Amino acid sequence: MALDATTTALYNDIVRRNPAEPEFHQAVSEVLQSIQPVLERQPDLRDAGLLERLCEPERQVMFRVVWTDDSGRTHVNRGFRVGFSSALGPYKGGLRFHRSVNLGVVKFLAFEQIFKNALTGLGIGAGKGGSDFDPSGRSDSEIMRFCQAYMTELYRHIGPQTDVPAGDIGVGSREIGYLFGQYKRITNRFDAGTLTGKDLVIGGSLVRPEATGYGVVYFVEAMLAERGHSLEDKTVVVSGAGNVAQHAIVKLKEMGATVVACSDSSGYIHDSSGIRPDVLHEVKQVRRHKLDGYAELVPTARFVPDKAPWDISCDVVVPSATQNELGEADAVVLVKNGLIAVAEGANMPCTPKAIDVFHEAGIAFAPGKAANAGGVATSALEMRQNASRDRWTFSDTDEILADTMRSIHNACLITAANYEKPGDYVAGANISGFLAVTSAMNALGLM
Ligand code: NDP
Ligand code: 2IT
Repeated sequence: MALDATTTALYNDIVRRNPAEPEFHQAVSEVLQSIQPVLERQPDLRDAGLLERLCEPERQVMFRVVWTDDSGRTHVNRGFRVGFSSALGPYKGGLRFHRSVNLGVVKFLAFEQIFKNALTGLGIGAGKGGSDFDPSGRSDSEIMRFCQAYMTELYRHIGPQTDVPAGDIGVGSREIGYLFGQYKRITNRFDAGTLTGKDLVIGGSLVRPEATGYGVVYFVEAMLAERGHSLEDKTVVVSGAGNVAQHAIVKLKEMGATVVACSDSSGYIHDSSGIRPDVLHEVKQVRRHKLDGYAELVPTARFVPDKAPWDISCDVVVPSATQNELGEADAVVLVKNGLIAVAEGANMPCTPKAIDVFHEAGIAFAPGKAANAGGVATSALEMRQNASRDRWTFSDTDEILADTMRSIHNACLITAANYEKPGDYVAGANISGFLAVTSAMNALGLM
């Protein structure tokens, strides 16, 4: 949808004031387009600089991280933490360790998190952070030293009521453990609710490791049911082979689908008899290898180097690696091959033009801020358990996760229909999140 003149001026100003941050511009542009019908109906939502405030982070921290590798060489990396919005609760969102991380990437992720976290209804604000540190090939002790150096600065900006980081690309429970250990040592407090995604033995929650992947699949289930389909006997292509992808594959299989491909930064594996989650776990999690290692263990699997898996015929795709990994040409091929649904496990993996192709072809398309919200929702459940010093069972927690995903699904559809965009999950997610966060901003007064 085209922007009206006032919103165009606002967007141009955001681009001017945040130069060289294309991912941030992309995320803002999509939300501004989606909320046009809301602004037409409620012009007062432009008052008091509400939109300008919504698009300007409350706080941005950048810092030097110095660490030594196993041979004694010194490395200098850059650390980031952006607190974008605390209108609905403490800043909440993951940390990403990847060489591509820069301020614009962190801002796009933190901006997306505003709407995602609002959709969960669990009283969490939005933040994101990370570093351009590249963890690939690093030893366990190098990872630990890096995490300790990173937390030595970050600790002063976070806390259970202030900002609660978790994992993202390159940050799993091992890294969260080292980060929490350093936080605990510096602050002299076992404040478990300062970080989520912790291992169970230091106050983590059951289901948090599985939550994003399982949550996406619960969302797909609801989306397919809406169209009279189920996951039974569906063919699925997943991208990525990390936390989100691995657990999505487990749940998809459990629901009767066959996942025929997944990928990592080295290429993809294809096996029409279905990817085996146990082997994937062994290769990626235990051995920390690339996917050619999978094909060495499973003779029916074919490893295709340096390519994404979008040319494989399937009913459903779950892109779960990184931003802008699925473009317009990929979308055209997928549609031609009989695709019926897409759910974004990653944040913003489909380009705007790919999303247009899906919408024009009538494909059910779920944006990441709705479909992958199960991870942060379960982080909020971990915060609850930490605050009450309680521990919930797997099945109780999983049930809350499944309910949360169904209610996000329904909220998207109801909101989309209210604004004459039936079946448009992008409009539904952006508008629902926008209405929730702006109501809170108005209640809090000008800040
Ligand atoms: P992981 O680090 O566990 O896995 C990331 C996977 O994506 C790896 O297989 C990695 O390949 C691949 N990958 C990463 N960057 C690239 C790239 N530039 N090109 C190709 N492949 C790439 O991260 P997660 O599974 O946690 O995160 C995946 C996505 O899901 C991200 O977009 C993240 O923001 C999003 N997300 C994560 C949540 C969570 O709870 N963890 C919650 C919600 C969203 P390799 O193994 O070769 O490095
Ligand atoms: O993108 C995301 O929602 C995450 N990386 C998870 C954030 C969290 O705080 O659990």
